[in-house]
Amino acid sequence: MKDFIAGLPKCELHLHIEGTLEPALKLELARRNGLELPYASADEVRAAYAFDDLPSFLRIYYEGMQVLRTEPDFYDLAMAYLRKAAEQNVRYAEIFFDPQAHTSRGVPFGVVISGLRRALMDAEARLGVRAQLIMCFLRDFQAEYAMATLLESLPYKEWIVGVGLDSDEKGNPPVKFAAVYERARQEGYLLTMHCDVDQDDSIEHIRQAVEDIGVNRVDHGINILEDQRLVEVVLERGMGLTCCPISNGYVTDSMKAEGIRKLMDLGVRVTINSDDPAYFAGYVGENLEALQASLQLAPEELAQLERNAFEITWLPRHVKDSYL
Ligand code: ES4
Ligand code: ZN
Repeated sequence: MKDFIAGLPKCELHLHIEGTLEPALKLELARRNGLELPYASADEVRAAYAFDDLPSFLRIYYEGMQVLRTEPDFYDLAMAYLRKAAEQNVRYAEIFFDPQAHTSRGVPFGVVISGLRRALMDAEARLGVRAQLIMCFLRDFQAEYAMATLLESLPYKEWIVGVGLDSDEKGNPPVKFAAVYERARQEGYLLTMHCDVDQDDSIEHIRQAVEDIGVNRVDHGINILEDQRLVEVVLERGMGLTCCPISNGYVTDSMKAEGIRKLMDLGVRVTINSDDPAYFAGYVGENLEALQASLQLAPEELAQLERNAFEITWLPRHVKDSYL
C-alpha cells in the first residue's frame, strides 16, 4: 500500500508555503539574515512546536516565518517544498501564500511574490512539477487591509490564479470580506476560503462562503455534513473540498476520517492535502497513508481522491484533462 501511495500521481490543493518552512531551513535563513533564534538545532526548533488548536498553532506559524526577509529566502522556501513534492510524485500544486504576514513586517509584496514565482518557474522546468499561486488574506486583520493587499497584487495578477482566506476564524466570518471577494472576482481571480474544522460557527461560515460569497471551492469544510441542504448545493455545483487529515488531528481532537469517508460516499469531490507539512509532520503522501490506515481505503478509492483533486484544479480544461 505504501508503494501504491508513493507511486500515485498526486495533486496538492491546500498547502501554505509558509507552513513548509522546515526547522533546518529556518535556522539557515536566520543565520543568513543575521537573526538570533533561541534554538541551537533543528530538534530544538521542533521541540518548541507545541499546539493543540488553531490559535496556538498560528502563534508558532507566524513567529517562525519572521526569518523570511529577501527574495532568495522566498525562492529557497518554495524550491524546498517543490523538491519534496516532486519526490512524492506531486504533479501539480496550488500553493497558498500569506502576503500580509510579510508586508505587515515590512517585507514588500514584490519581494515575496517574485521569489515564489521564480521557484515555480524553475521547478516546472527542472523538476516537472507545475504549480500556481493562491493569495490568502488574513481574516483576523481588517477587511480594508485585505482590500489594499488585493489592489497591491494587481500588477502581479498574471502570477496569481485566485484568492483565499485563512488565519484565525473566530469572530471573522466570510461576509466580513464580501466586498474584497466581489472585487477579486471582478479582477478575474478564482475564489476559495478556509472554513476550518469544528470552529464556533463552522456551518454558518460554510453557508456564507457557498451562498453569500459564491466561492469556487472550500478549504477544509468537513462540517458541511451538518447541513444536508448545503451538501446538495455543493454536489449540484460539483464543488470540491480541500481536506487535511493530519492537520485536523492537531487543530481538533481527530483526523476526521469518518467525515471524509461520508463525504466520499456522498459523491462530494473531497481532496487530501497537507496544509502546513513542516509543522504537522506530514506531506501529502503521509496524509494519504494516515487516512488509508484509518479507513482501510482501497487503491481505487485513493486514486479517486487524486482524480477529484485534478478535476477541481484551477487549470484550463485541456491541461486538466492531460492529468486525468
Ligand atoms: C492555517 Cl490550519 C490553518 N488554518 C487557518 N489558517 C492557516 N494558515 C496556515 N495554516
Ligand atoms: Zn490551511
